[in-house]
Amino acid sequence: MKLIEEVTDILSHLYEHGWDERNGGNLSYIAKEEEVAEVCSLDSNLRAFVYPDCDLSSLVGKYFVITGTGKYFKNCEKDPETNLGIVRVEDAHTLRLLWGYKTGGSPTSEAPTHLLCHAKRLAQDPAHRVVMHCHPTNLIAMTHVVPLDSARFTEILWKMQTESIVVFPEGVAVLPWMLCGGTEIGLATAEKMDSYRSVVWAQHGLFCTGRDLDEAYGLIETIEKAAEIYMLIADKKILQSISNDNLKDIAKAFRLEYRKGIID
Ligand code: 2HA
Ligand code: ZN
Repeated sequence: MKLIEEVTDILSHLYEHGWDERNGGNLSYIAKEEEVAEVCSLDSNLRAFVYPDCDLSSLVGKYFVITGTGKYFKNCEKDPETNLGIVRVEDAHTLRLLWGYKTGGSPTSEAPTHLLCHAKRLAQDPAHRVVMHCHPTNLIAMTHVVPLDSARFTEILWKMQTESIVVFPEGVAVLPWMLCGGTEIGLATAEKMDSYRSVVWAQHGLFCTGRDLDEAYGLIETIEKAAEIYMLIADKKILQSISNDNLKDIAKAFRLEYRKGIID
C-alpha cells in the first residue's frame, strides 16, 4: 500500500515537528485510480458524505485520501484504516467512502476547505495533488504581532532567509481570524488559492498545496522556518538584513516570477 505509506509517512513528520497536536491538522491527496485499486476495490461503497453548500462538480470522479475528523496524526502510521479514508467524488455534493474510517467517522471538519482548494488549484495547475493543513507554532505566533496583511507577511518571510523567495515566489496569503470547519472559510481560502499555494489562517495555522506530498510539506517547513527566525529576532536590535535589492538579485539568478508590488 505505497499510497497509504507515503501519506502516513508525511503525517508522522508533521506530527514530529509539533505542528499537529491532538487532532490538529488535516491532509487530502488526489490519488490515481491505479493507486486506489492497490488498496481496495474501486466498486467499494461503504458510506456517503454530503456537502450541500460546496460545488464539487469539477472534482467528480476524482479519488482522495483524506484524514478523518477528530483523528490524531500521531496514530495514522500505526492504524491508517481507522484514521484515514479513501473517497471518490460521486456528484457535485457527494463523496463515497471506499476504504477507511473503520470505526466510524467522516472526513476532516475542514473537508470543505480542502475540496474547494483542490478545485481552485487544479484550475491553475493540472498537476496539483495535495492540500495540507497544520498548526505551525511560530507562524501562529506571528499572526498575533504582525498586521494581518498578505504583502506584509510575505515581505517579512522573504527577508528572514535567502531560501524563502525561491520556495514561495508568489508569497503567502493571510486571512483574518474566521470560524474554522465550514464552507465560509473554505470559500475564502479557495479564493486566495487562485494565485497562492499557501494561506495563513490567523491564530490558527496554515494551508499549503502542491503537486506532491514533498512539495506541500516543503512549503510548510520553509514558511515555518522563516516565521521561527522572525519570532527569534523580532524584539532584538537588527544590525543587517536582506534588502529589496538582494531579493531582486535572487529572483534574477533563479529566474523567479515573484509577486510584484511588495519589494518593488
Ligand atoms: O482537524 O486542525 O482546523 C483539526 C483542525 C481543524
Ligand atoms: Zn486546524
